[in-house]
Amino acid sequence: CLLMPLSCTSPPRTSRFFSPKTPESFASLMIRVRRCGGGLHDWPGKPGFELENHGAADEYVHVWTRAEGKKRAGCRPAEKKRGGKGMIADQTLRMAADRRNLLVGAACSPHLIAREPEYAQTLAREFNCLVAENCMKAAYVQPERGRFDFGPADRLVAFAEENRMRVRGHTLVWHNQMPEWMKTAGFSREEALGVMRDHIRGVLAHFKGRVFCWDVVNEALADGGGWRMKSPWFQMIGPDYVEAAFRFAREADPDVLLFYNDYGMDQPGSKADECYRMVRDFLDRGVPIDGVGFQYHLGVENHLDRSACAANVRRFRELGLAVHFTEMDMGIRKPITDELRSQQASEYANRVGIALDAGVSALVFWGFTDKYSWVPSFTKGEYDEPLLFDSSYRPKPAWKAVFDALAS
Ligand code: 9MR
Repeated sequence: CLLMPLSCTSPPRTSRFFSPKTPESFASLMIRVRRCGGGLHDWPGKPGFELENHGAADEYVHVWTRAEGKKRAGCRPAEKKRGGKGMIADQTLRMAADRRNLLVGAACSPHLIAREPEYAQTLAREFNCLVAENCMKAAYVQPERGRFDFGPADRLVAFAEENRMRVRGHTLVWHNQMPEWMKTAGFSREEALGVMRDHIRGVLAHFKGRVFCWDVVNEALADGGGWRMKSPWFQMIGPDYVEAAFRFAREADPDVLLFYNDYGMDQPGSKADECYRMVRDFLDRGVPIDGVGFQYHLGVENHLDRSACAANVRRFRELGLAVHFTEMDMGIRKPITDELRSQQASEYANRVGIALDAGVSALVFWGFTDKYSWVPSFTKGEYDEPLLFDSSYRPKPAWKAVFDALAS
């Protein structure tokens, strides 16, 4: 069931499991099967063990128990090695994150999920969380005033549910990707507040219970400090549009987690300080907010000081807020060499280290395959290869580094 759209009614079959390289170093083998229809079943076995009469769409978790008693993920089903479907690899980011009770996610597109099986399979296999790269933004979900279109976003949420992935909502109030009508109608402050409230209500009501958190406001702070005054929301309403959005969101859904999300606060500095002051003020005044998203769009040349960055993030946690890393990618400046790819890998590991040190609960990448990323076009071809899988969906050194950092 993990890799949709496999049928749950596929005929029973038998799988043979591979031995680890040194089977004698393991005392026993456990094969855990999560049945397509629900329920976990454990079978003790030994290398070469055959599991009979399982459904093709069941999911396998194999646990080798070391002689000294330490558990390790181990073998993989024979079908996997032959490229068969319905199985998950035993070593995925998702499994490493699950073991730590962390979310590991990726931004994605429902069109690509429908069009490219390898895209969908990699996403479901490696991540336990997803976020819409674009299709939940205002321009797409309310293209005309009062007419909501949730088609693509619904398909994305259905995919997440079929694959037991959590969904981060992105984003309700942002200066970009607003429909034309929302920013050009010359609304008064009161009208604009009404437009914002209706948008938030419409979207939150639709996704209630299916999206666990929302980036309520995205990128309201300017790079040089203060508010981003060119935002149509700022111009129509004034600086209190940010807190108004959080209040409307809480009214619309008392249960969903509400996040402020921004870039440029990944390292200590004036923008991070500004955000800290803003959210502390919100908490002091009872403006509802549950978390802060740090985007982490940075090039490979930005070496981050692990302890300084962790301290920067930790102070938000100490306010009682959740923190997610929401949009991680790491473009490499061309010409790209293997040395730069391994530098990218160690910088990714460093970011995971920051997250773990600071108590971050979700690590979300802004895409997962270099085949699809906003980075090359945004940087006019200067940067490329920002993600964990190459454009043929092969895991890169960066994937290995993130996996090892999560698994360590
Ligand atoms: O990746 C998104 C890209 O496809 C869109 O064209 C772009 C429009 O501005 O938005 C990109 O996603 C942004 C995200 O929503 C907010 N933080 C910055 C991301 C990269 O620009």
